[in-house]
Amino acid sequence: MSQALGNHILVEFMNCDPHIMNDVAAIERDMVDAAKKAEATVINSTFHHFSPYGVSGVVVIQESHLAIHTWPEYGYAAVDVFTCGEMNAWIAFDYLKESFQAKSYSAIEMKRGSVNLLTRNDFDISTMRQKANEWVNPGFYTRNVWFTDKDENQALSLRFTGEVFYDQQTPFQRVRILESYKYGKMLALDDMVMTTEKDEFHYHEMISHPSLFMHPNPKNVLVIGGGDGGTIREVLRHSGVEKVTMVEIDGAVIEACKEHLPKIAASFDDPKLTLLVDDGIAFIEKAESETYDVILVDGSDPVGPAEGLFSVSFYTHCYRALKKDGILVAQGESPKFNEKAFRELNLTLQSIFGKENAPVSLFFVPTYPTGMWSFQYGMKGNINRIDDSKTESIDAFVREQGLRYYNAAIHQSSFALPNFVKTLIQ
Ligand code: SPD
Repeated sequence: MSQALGNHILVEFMNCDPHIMNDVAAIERDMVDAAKKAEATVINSTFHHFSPYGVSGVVVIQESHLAIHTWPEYGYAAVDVFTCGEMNAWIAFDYLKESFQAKSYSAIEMKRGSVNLLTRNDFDISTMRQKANEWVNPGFYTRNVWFTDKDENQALSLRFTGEVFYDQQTPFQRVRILESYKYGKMLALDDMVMTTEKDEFHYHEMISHPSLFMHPNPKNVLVIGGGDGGTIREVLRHSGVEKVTMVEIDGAVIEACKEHLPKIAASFDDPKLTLLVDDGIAFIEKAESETYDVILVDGSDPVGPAEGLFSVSFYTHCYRALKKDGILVAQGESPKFNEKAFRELNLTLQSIFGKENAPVSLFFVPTYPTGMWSFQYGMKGNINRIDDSKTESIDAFVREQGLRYYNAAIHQSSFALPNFVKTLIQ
């Protein structure tokens, strides 16, 4: 066979997993790993996620390149691997076929740069080096990878650095810790943002402190979900709380956050905490009646493992497990992003706790779609929800603990709602 400078394989990967085809971080990792498996020397890589879907990218290797374009809606990837020297491109092909879970594929192989057709020049290589040194990167090219939390019509996107600190598919969900430019590291469950380093305090202060200040003497607290640890960290700031039980279904969330989000997962070693890696729904069904002063339901959105945390049966058991003055606070979704879930949860709580005893508290989380989010309450007893006499103690607590969201004025207006939200839950 005549000599050639390079070898090029053009590959069609078909019927691939569409989620992988839309996962820019996974594709970049797989392409770089494919190059390494084939014993190439990786120089650089750049990958881009397109909105709403699709990924393009290239891995530059000492031996030429690997490039990809994906169409997740067709489960299709167009890949080319160009090599020179001894590198075997088919090793990269085999690796990618497995990684993308391609059920069918085809490929053509071409020799590139046939030496019979080429004439070698003598050129002054020193001029080329000088030119290369003079060249200044105009900085046109920036990494542009976005994590998008969305439904069919709305989305919240965070530009992320491409760093993936943790990525595991557990029996319950896909658990990821990624790094965003604006909000630092973040925990994502499936494709939903759960919490980020820079705005986690909005959520965690607001799920815990209002109810703990509304209750006359909260001692025994149950947290369902909350695997990142932010909620128990806030609850344990209250010296009067004697016992906290936390029931999280997915141990991987706890482990990932302990390792990569230690400021959020800061209180797992507290002696007042009893940590159970278990199903919160099964737990509450078996819980003793009239046991807890406060129950905090720090669940995910009502899809996947958290779906049952929005059911009548679950909240009926929560009601039973609360003491007579007990307060329930549940992650209540958004009246803008998810009106249906927001409204249905409120109707559920009204039906169990009574119409007047199911108030809603709104707060802001920049990294959740629409930014407007809620906690929904169930008040079992006649709690004086907004007690002026607490103002000084709240202010002192806020100062001592260095809180950044909650304060006495927010406490006073805990249940103030815009008119459209009032209408939604009437
Ligand atoms: N769409 C986000 C819903 C919030 C779920 N819980 C967040 C966990 C923070 N501890």
